[in-house]
Amino acid sequence: MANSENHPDFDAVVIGAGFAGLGMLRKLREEHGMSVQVYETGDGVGGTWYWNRYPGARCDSESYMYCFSFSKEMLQDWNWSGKYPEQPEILSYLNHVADRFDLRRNIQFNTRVTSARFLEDASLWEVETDQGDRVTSQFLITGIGCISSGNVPDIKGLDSFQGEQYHTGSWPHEEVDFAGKRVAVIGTGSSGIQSIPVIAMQAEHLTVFQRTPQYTIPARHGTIDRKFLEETVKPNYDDLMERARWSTAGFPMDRDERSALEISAAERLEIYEASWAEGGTRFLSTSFKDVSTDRRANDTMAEFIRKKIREMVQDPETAEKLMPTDHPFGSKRPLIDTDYFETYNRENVELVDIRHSPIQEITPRGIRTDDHEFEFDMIVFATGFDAMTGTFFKMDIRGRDGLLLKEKWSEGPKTYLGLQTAGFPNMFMITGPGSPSVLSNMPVSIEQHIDWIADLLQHMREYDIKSVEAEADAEKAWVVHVNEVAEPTMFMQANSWYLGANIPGKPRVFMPYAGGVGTYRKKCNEVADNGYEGFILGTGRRGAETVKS
Ligand code: NA7
Repeated sequence: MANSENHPDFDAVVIGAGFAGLGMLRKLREEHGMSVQVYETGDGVGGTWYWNRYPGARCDSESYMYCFSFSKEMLQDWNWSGKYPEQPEILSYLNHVADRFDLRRNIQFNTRVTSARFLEDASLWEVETDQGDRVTSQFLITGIGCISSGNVPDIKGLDSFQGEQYHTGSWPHEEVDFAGKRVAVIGTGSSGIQSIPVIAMQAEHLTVFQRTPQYTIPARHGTIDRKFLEETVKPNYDDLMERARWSTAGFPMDRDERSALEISAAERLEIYEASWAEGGTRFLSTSFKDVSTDRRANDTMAEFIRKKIREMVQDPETAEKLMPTDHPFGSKRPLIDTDYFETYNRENVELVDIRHSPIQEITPRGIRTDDHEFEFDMIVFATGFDAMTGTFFKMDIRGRDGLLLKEKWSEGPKTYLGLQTAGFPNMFMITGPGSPSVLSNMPVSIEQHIDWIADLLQHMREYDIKSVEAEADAEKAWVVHVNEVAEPTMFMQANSWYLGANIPGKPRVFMPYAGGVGTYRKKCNEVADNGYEGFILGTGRRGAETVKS
């Protein structure tokens, strides 16, 4: 409980100890001298990278850019080993950050926040956990990740299966043994396409249940290019990070500013072949400017990938099943892989197209589709997450007048800048819905929010402002803007988790901000420069005068 009215236990309670929570804790404690309490469900730091331990799990951002930029020393000291960072190494990195900045002393592990209630009279948050904690803080900051609430589909007979079953997003800490087993993987999103080739190499037999065929680009993963790291990256880190901050997706890479349609087919093919050979995120990040907005431009790239799939997959019938034709390239989360399509050339791998023969039920021995019954020793659910809002809804978060966040967002998330939601004063979301978040290299977006929030908190201290809350009108306008920006893009032409389409009954609303990291940063900076335009800055007392700086 609060020590006394308006004297909370902490300046800020932060939920989550992944990139966002760790960075926020360090910033507020080290640079602003604030008292911070972090609550974390896991028994260690890492967030997404603590839970997603499935075989083949790694990040699609190149490792040299998948890190914090606040410490120049750490940028120089830390050495990634792979071109893309693998889960164990990202976890080591985040543990290193926690140790290096002595962060653990303010983190309570094995603790889930169950509720957070805004106490209007005191202008404080009261936070409760499953461990019996009940504390107050002036600020509540969520660092809960965007894709942390695992989605196991509600398939008939789910609990009847007698073999082993796992979800990629809550993978056991102990090694899972696939040897000699008949394994099913349901789902071909990022987690599926990363784990399928690895499981195929170990299992006796692997059956993949695919609902939507995917475009995926070879990652060309390998050990990191040391020369590139030492000669190009490390001496230029400041520039690279600054370019990333003002880029479209949080990478220091330039898009081709031409239209895919303004050059000859031969020249286009040459460019696609070169980026395919280079592989990875660059294939999309450096592509023509209109691939994400013009279906005809997009088709040139999509057709190029389909041709590659036909070349890689030996069995024409399997190749046809793997062919993505119902959505544009990049409309669902872009994927990069290692030997994904080639895996279907293995004798122990089979592909089941459940769009044409849907899963009817899970049986004690396996899976029954419309036209076949399969037997398995293990089922792996790579079926994704209740993204962006699911984790918020697991907590009982109540703002003014007891307003429940889940109710306020029942028709889709409503935020101002993805940072705050009206009716919930002094609550901030790091990479909340309505910000670029999942459409970007996450550490870049996370750090931008951390810095912006910390600046606002500092401003409040200087002017003795006790509460800050998004104005309802500013929020309305931002929601309209987020939709307007998404409307002309390819994102609206697929059933994706960006739109909540993977969760039955979830409102179909495009949740992240598609205007780009740099444009978004500029907007946030302008809001701050204009005296936090669109926010109500107040003394914290109901009906009291608001303060404008
Ligand atoms: P995703 O990308 O949401 O992929 C989930 C996959 O599971 C996808 O292929 C889905 O098909 C499939 N799925 C979901 N529900 C079902 C049901 N009910 N039946 C059959 N198949 C289903 O999750 P990931 O874990 O792979 O990746 C999440 C993010 O983590 C990723 O985008 C990166 O940002 C990192 P669908 O395509 O919906 O038809």
